[in-house]
Amino acid sequence: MVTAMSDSQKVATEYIDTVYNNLKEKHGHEPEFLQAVKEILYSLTPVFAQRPEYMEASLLERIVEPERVVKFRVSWEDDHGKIQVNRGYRVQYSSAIGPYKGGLRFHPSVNESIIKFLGFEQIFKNSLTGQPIGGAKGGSDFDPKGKSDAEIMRFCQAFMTELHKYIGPDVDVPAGDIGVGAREIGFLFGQYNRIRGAYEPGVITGKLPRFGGSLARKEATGYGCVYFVQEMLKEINLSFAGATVVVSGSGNVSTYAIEKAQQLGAKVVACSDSNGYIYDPNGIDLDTVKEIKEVQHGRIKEYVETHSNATYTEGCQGIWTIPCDIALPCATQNEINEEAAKTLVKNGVKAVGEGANMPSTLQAIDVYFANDVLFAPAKAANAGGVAVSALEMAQNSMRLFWTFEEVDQKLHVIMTSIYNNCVKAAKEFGHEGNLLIGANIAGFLKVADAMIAQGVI
Ligand code: NDP
Ligand code: 2IT
Repeated sequence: MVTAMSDSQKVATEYIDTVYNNLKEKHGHEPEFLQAVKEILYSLTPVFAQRPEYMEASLLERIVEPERVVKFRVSWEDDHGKIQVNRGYRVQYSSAIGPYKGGLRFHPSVNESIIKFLGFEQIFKNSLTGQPIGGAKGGSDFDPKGKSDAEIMRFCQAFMTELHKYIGPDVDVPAGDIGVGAREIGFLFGQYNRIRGAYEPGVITGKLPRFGGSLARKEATGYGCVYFVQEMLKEINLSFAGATVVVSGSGNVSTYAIEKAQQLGAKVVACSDSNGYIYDPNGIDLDTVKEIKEVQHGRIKEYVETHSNATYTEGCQGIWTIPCDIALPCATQNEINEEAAKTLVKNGVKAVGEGANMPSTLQAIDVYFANDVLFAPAKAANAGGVAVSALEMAQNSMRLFWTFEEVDQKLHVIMTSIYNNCVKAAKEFGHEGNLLIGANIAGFLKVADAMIAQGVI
C-alpha cells in the first residue's frame, strides 16, 4: 500500500516536473509568473497522485496556458498637449467556472509576467470564493503618481477605448488593484457606457455606491484578510485583541486591514508606502493615514508631521524588523524575502496573513513552515475583495442594493468558509494544517472538475 502510494506520487511529481520545466523553457524571462506557477503546481502533487485521470486529461498543460492574452497600445494626451504611449494588458486566463474576473493594475512595473502571475492566482482564488467567476487580470505600465485628475481620466478613457472590445457583464468583469481605485473605476465605467450606448453596471466592479457599486467593496479585501486570520489564530488560542500588528502598504487593502484589526482590539504599530515606513508605538492613527493617502493622495512620511511620537524610515524592507505578533503584508509581490522572514521569526511573529498577492517569496514561505508560523496564503486570505466584487455583480443583475451590514456579514461567512475548505482539503490530501496546500487544492479541484465536465476546453 505504502509502495503503491509512493509510486503514484512519483508519477505525479514527474508529470508536474515535465509541465513546469516546459514552461520554464518557454517563459524563462517571466520570473513572477514562474514563481506563482511553481508554488501551485507542486502543492498539487497529492491530487495527481490520487486522481491520475487529471493527468490523462492534460489538465495542467491546459490550465497554465491562458485562454487569451490581449496586449494593446494606449495613446493619451498629457496636460501639456504631448501624446504619451503606454501598453495595456488583459490576460483572460480561465472561464471554466464563470466569466473572466480580476482587477486592473496601473504601475510602471507592470509587464506580461506580472499580469500572468496575477491572472493565474486569480483562477484559484476566485474558485475558493465559491462564486461563479473565472480568472483574469489586466493593467498597464502607466504611472498614476504625479498625474492630474484630467490626465488620469484621459488615460482611463484611452485604455477603455481598446479594452471594451474584450469585456462585458457576462464575458469579463474587471475591477481595481494597485493604482486603480474608485476614481479610475469611475472613469473606466463612464467610457465603457459611452462607447456601448448602454448602462451596464455589471461590466466592472469597485464602482462608487452612488452608481451601482456595492457597499463594503472598498473594505472587503482588508476586512476579509483579518477575518481569515482571525479564524486561523483560533488554532493557537490567539486573537487580534491585544496583539501587536505590522501592516505594509497604506493603500486600499492595508487601510481596511488596519481598520478591522484595530476594531478587534489589535495595536497596529506600522505601515508603509513605496518610499518608506512609519512606526508609531502608540498605535497608528488611521484617520490621519486615510486623510494623507485616500484624500490627499500624499506620502506616508507626512504622518510624522502631526504625530511627534512616530518615526519615518526611508525604504520598505525595514518594516519587517519591527517586532510583532501578526504580520500582514498588504503592499505588493515579494515584499518579504527569506531574510525578512527570518527576522520576523527571530522577533517572535506568530502569524503571517497575506493581504497582497504573492507578498512572500518561496524561500520566505519555507521559513514560516520551518518555524511553525501560522501562514494565511494570499489566494485565500485576500479573496474577500473579489468575493464582494461577485456580490456587486449579483446586486447589479438584480438591480438592488444590500446594506453595508448585509454585505459585511456575507463576506464574513465567505471568509470563514474559505478557511474551513482550506483546512479540509489539506487534511484530506495528507497535509493537515498546511493552508497553502489546502488553498491550492481546494481552488484547483473545482476548476479541474468543471474542465473535465465541459470536455476538451
Ligand atoms: P493600492 O494602490 O491601493 O496600494 C498599494 C500600496 O502598496 C501603496 O501603499 C503603495 O505605495 C504600496 N506599493 C505598491 N507598489 C509597491 C512596491 N513596489 N514596493 C513597496 N510598496 C508598494 O493597491 P491595493 O491596496 O489595492 O493592492 C495592494 C496589494 O493587494 C496588491 O498586491 C494587490 O494585488 C492586492 N490585492 C488587492 C485587492 C483589491 O481589492 N484592491 C484584492 C486582493 C489583492 P505607494 O502609494 O507609494 O505606491
Ligand atoms: O487581486 C484581486 O483579487 C483583486 N485585485 C480584486 C479583483 C476583483 O475582481 O475584485
